[in-house]
Amino acid sequence: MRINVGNELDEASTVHWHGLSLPAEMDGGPHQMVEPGATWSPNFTIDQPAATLWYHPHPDGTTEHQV
Ligand SMILES: [Cu+2]
Repeated sequence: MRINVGNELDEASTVHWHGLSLPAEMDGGPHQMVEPGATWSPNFTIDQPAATLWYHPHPDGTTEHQV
């Protein structure tokens, strides 16, 4: 799977996933920032049972505001 995460905010952001079993560098998190106007394209193979999965912004210090 490849997901294109485009940051259309006027500030840097990042996302991370919940429930996915995936390589750490594909998980996002507070130190993997996506600058305004940039796109981050994690790609990985999903190899787990069907589940409810979600993602949310996770920038250090502004997670609450962006969520
Ligand atoms: Cu989270």
